[in-house]
Amino acid sequence: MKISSKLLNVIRQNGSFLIAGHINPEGDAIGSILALALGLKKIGKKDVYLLSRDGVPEILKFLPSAKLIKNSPPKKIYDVLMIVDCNVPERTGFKDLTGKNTVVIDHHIPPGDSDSAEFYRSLAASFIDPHAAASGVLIYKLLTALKIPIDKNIAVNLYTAILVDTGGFRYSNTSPESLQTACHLVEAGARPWSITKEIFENIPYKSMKLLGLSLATLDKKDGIAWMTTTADMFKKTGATSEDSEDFVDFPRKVKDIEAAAFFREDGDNTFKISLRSKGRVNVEKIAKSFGGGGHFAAAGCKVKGTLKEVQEKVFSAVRAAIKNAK
Ligand SMILES: [Mn+2]
Repeated sequence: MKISSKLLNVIRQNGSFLIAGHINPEGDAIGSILALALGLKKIGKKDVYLLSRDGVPEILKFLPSAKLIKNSPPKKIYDVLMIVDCNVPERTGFKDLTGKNTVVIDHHIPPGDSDSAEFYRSLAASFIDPHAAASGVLIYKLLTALKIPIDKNIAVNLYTAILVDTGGFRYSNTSPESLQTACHLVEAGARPWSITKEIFENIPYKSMKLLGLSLATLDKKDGIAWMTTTADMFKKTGATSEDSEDFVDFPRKVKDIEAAAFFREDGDNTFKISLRSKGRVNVEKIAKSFGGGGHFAAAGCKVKGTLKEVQEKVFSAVRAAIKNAK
């Protein structure tokens, strides 16, 4: 997908930039906003403010210039507000965030409701490509279009962004484009094993203990495999919800299933549910029916009730989806 000259001009013609990622950020959000900021600084844009409401997760603190990221919005109005790896101001955690010009750079499908239609009309420019594996791919294209040289620090941030969103170059979004971009980033100085160690071989001990307790709940029925982490398990291990971030990957690895679910007790009779598809079932639709969202193969939602009630609701929705996929 081509970058509009509008977007390039908005960047070239302005001096100050507020760059915001989304709440509960992962490698793509953090790596993309950092790479964008480092790139803009290279072409003389000194006034760049990086915003992530939930800061930088522990595991991403190795990223070059991660310390630049702030978790509260600036006082002044910036020339350009850049919303990255999400597509509405609400997702940044600050719904009143503004700039003299607003730009969206994202790889999620934009919402179709009327409220966001107005927001989209107000945009100075956008670069939205739902086919891109990661926002990191889009930032790479943008920096290249602006003729900004990709140095090692930018490369490490962007490689991490793509590595995380493709699950280590394994998910179905691992395309020629994402691999080619990664190739350029390795040439520019990103070292795959050193980044892989930080991202995938760096599990805190308490998180591994939490995984042990949670894995004991693994179960399988009707083409669904699932696993649960209770509030009690968090208490026993001293781990937090951040430690269970990718637990859904474990039921997903089970042979002969169509979908995987991970139930995380959030207290107050509420469960956070992560859903994964093995390729045929659209879990985004299921998550949406519970007020959540995501992608075809990875989605999430929150459901109130006891564990048993919540699981029954979710399983019957997944069973129906499996049946319809046949
Ligand atoms: Mn992303």
